[in-house]
Amino acid sequence: MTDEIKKPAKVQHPMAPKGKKARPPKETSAQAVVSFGNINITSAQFVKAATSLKGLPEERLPMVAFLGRSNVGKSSLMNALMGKKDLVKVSSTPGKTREINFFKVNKTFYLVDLPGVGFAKVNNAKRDQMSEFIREFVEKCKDLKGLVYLVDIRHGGHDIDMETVESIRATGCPVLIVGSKRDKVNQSELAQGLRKIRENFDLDANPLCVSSLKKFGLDYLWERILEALKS
Ligand SMILES: Nc1nc2c(ncn2[C@@H]2O[C@H](COP(=O)(O)OP(=O)(O)OP(=O)(O)O)[C@@H](O)[C@H]2O)c(=O)[nH]1
Ligand SMILES: [Mg+2]
Repeated sequence: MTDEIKKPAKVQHPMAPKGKKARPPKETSAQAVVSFGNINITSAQFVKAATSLKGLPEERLPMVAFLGRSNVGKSSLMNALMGKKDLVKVSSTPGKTREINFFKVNKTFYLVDLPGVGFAKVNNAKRDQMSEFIREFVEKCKDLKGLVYLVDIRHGGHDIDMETVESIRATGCPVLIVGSKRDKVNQSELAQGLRKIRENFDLDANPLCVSSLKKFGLDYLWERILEALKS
């Protein structure tokens, strides 16, 4: 791992480091508008699930994707960000998300739920196929404006997290590292987790840490996502 590879391609970017059949669209009702800082979520709908680049949504819109190990809380975070309980499928069984799932928000952009990194219970062939697809998606999807990479704050990052982030940075896609499950740690564990993540991912500052359960850190994360979508 050279220093050159570790550095994100676009350091100035706002996000730089300082399965199954498609379900029918599920839309928010007018009463369900939720606000986070500068954004009001007026609509959020599942658009489609893709298992290859050919399966991307026809309507081209900017997108931000969520990645991280299985069970780290990607789908829960997306639900929390969209003010939803169950728009994105969540499960305590790792490996719940198997396809790339696209959710259209405010009819203007997509939030994208990616399958968990390094999930061991699917057979190796399937896993390799999926990680190949994720790599291809990150490399080739021109509308992908950034990637939120979740790391459990209690662990601070495993080898596979650092390897995955390194390979994403090498594609030039901006990555924002975010600690998840903030509610599971006390203050000293939080400080320790933040330090570990900062060191493991070569960050200039402590990462943002969120809790989907307690709705912590969501305003600030939305701010970063909106900045990325505008770039
Ligand atoms: N305490 C707590 N639990 C959480 C939080 N976020 C997610 N969880 C729990 O963690 C488990 C996994 O959450 P998911 O959102 O399905 O995780 P995922 O990363 O999408 O998992 P895969 O789809 O398997 O890759 C579920 O039991 C969630 O309820 C959080 O902020 N706090
Ligand atoms: Mg998931």
